[in-house]
Amino acid sequence: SWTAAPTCLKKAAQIAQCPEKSPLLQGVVPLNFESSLKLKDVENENKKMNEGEYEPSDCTARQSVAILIPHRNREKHLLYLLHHLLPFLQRQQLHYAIYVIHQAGDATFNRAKLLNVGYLEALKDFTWDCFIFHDVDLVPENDHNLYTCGTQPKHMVVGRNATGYKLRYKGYFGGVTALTRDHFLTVNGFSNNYWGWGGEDDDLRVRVELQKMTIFRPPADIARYTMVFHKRDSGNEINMNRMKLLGQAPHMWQKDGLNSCSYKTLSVERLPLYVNVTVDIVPQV
Ligand code: UD2
Ligand code: MN
Repeated sequence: SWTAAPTCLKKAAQIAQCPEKSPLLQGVVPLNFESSLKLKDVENENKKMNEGEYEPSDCTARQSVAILIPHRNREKHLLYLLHHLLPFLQRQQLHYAIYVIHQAGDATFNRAKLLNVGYLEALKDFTWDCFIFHDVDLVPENDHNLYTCGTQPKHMVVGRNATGYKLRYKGYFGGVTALTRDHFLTVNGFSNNYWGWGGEDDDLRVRVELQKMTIFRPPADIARYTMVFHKRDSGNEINMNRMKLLGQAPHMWQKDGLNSCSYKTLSVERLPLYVNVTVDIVPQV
């Protein structure tokens, strides 16, 4: 009937696509890191999020983006990131969801495998167009750094505070990257074999280059991040095997990656601001 709920009419009318450039962008927004910040505060700031997901109410987003955050024992960093990133993504008028992939147990940390799990688990919820692989401690400074995917894999952290906002080295592909669902599938995801700190980001670069894709970087004055200060975590010691693994990447990528990622999901909690996937990733022998 014509007295149907307005939402119904809105759906039927197929609300227009969001503009190519969001009118809500503000450029550089000052960051703050208040040690008193609580999850409840961030929830109250983001009432329009539901079970970790958001979409603009007045236009149809151009991309649907899953943000994947590997995590263990960095609760405060996660709060700081959510506090800044959620309004940032809303200003970009994106349809997005936040997935925190939490490594259970105290075995050596494996960032790359957690991100593979995030990709596989997120696709059970929705056919996301774009995946952002995001360190928990990196906060974007400028909302013109768009959390969307392009025709080539994108490296979003050209510079950060601790390194004078300069690219750490040529080919550096760490911190925050954006790949389409197809890009990531084409490279068979990350290697699952990097336990501890380092190398997994270079391995992904090798995979991307082997597929004749090229890495895109936004302008250096925009792709800037603040990394919350931290020491190396216990349980994430430097991986002494990383150079050897990297050398093997051209032979290994087809059999080590998304297609060989075995894990045990312990829980999936749909919290207001993020989906918390707790997973056991240690291979069972
Ligand atoms: C660099 C890269 C990072 C990764 C890493 C080597 C930048 C900005 N980042 O980060 O992408 O390639 O080197 O592996 O260059 N984590 C936890 N709990 C832990 C350990 C790690 O949650 O106990 C997660 C967390 O999301 C963290 C990320 O793993 O941001 C990378 O670890 P890191 O921050 O200790 O390493 P970092 O800063 O050298
Ligand atoms: Mn870090």
